[in-house]
Formats: sequence, structure tokens, C-alpha cells
Amino acid sequence: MGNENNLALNKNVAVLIGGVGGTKLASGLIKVVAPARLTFIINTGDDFCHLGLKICPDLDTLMYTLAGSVDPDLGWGMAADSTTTLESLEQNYGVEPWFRLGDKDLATHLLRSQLLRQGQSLTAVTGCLARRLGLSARLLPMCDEAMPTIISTAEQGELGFQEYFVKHRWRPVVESIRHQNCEKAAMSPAVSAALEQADIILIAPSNPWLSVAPILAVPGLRAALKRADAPVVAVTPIIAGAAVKGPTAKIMAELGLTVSAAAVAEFYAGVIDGFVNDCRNEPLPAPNLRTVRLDTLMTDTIAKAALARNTLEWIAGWAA
Ligand code: FO1
Repeated sequence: MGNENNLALNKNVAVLIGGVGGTKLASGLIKVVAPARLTFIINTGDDFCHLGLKICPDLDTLMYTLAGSVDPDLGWGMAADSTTTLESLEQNYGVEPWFRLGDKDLATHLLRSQLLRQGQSLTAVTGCLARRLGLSARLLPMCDEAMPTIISTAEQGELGFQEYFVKHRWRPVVESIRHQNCEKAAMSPAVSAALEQADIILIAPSNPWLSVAPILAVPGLRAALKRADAPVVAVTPIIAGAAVKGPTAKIMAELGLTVSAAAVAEFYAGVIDGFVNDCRNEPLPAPNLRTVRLDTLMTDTIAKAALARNTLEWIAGWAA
């Protein structure tokens, strides 16, 4: 079914999102909301400088997903990509290829880095890249300043996000997480406007500690969520005591939390007005929070759109 026949709701929807975890819901939302009414506020705590290039994994993962060009097996990077450049770096210069940058993907990092060096903001550059890939939805970095996520681990001390996640394959035990430079960052005018103009604000089923916490740490953003007229609703990343993919459950256990949707809802206390729990989970022991239990597994395109539609219709039912 095309988007034209399938616009469940004529609402402005803003989505806090990061990592591969949230992209399934984003793919569903794009089917049921007019893309021009969708704004994604994306984690940039994973960003880093590598081989002289600015790499923004979460921006690119979402951009490629919505453009239909993401690698379907990895969930990040570009489909049908090669690694000739990385191989040459290793064979000719002995550079360890620990972070896989495909040849097609490199085009994005080259152009982004050049536009940034010319003085454009990350918000402007992201908009430019997304438009050139044909996207009508708005993709906004959470802020324009670099605000790298630093993971303090038991075995390796402090690690930059991609060192922890890719080089060490999220094996080290997480002791704490901090957001470097956050005191120098600020909510951008574009993010501020998106939250003000939203009819519904969603928190995608992304990793709350790695992917959403950096967004909430941007100075002014929590206050803007409180001020917003729109209801703020999170979707659980925990289904039946486990995460679908990635380190969410492992990190929760390491931080001394029960691996449950209730612990996620508790993490978002003071931010959310509603919570989408999974139908396989226990009901939440949170009487003051509006909750619904839906199938949040999103195994295929139909399930992704169904969760997006059911979530938005549930919210529209109680938020005037
Ligand atoms: N993830 C990996 O597990 N290994 C990689 O070599 C890797 C490279 C990579 C390059 C570009 C990009 O946009 C994403 C990439 N990712 C890789 C994924 C990335 O580390 C994660 O998706 C996020 O940062 C976690 O949310």
C-alpha cells in the first residue's frame, strides 16, 4: 500500500531515536504518517572522528533505513557495499580495519566532513544529505556540538563509544556512562521548534542508556519535553526479559537493574506521559502512567506499520 492511501494520522510526530533498535519503528512510522510531518531527533553521542572523517552512525543508520539503502543484514551501513578502501589501507599501510567503513558509505562521510569544514552546522549538513537521498522526513542531530558518550568499564577503564561497542564488541562490563562536553552543548533551534510544534512525541525502542540518555542530556531538552503540549510516549525495548538485539539487557544487569519494561519506564520517569509495553510482558506496576500492551516485536514491514499505527491511535484516544 502506498503512503497516499495509508496516512493513519495527520499529526506532527517527533521521535527521539538512536541506534539500530529504533529504526524498525521509524520504518513503520514513515508508512502511516505523512513524511513531511515526521521529525527524528537523533542521538549523536556515538559520533567520532575516524581516518580524518566525521562519522555519525545513528544519523546514517536512520537516513539509509528511510531511504531504503541500508544493509538489511547488518542494519547499518549501505546495502551491497564493498570495502576496497579499507583493504587498501590495511594491505598498503597496515591500518587496522576495526571499524568497517564501506566504499559507498565513505561517500557520506567525505561529503559530510567537507560541508562541516566549510562551516555548516551538523543540522544543516544532515538536512542536506537527507534531502539529496530523497527523504521528506526531517532528520535532526540532537545538537550541533560534539557530545561524545564515554563508557566507564571494569576491564578497560574509560572507552569512547565506538571503541566500547565495535572494537571491544560491548564485552567490557559497564560501570557508568557520561556525556562529554555536555555543558558546552545546547538544544538547537530546529530541535526546540520540532518539540514545540509536535502533536505527539515518541521515544523509540532504542537502548535507553546508550541511545536515548545522550539526547536527554542535551541541556534544555528535558525542560523542552516538559514544556511541550504534546504527550511524550516511550516504546519498550525490552520484550519478555530480553532485548531483541544489542546490549540493552546486558547493560541493565551491569548497572544493577532488573531487565524489565518496568525498569525502562522508571528510567524515563519525569519525562514520559505514556508507555507502550509489550503484550508478552507483565503489566507495569505504575498506576500514574498511562500504559498499553501491544505487539512490539516488529518482525516484518506489516508489523512495523501496525505498531506505529496502533501506538499513534492509542495516544490520539487519550490526548486531546
Ligand atoms: N557496527 C559494528 O558492529 N562494526 C562496525 O565495524 C561498524 C561500522 C559502522 C560504520 C558506519 C556506521 O554508520 C555504523 C557502523 N556500525 C558498526 C554500527 C554502529 O557502531 C552502531 O550502530 C551504533 O553506533 C550503535 O548505535
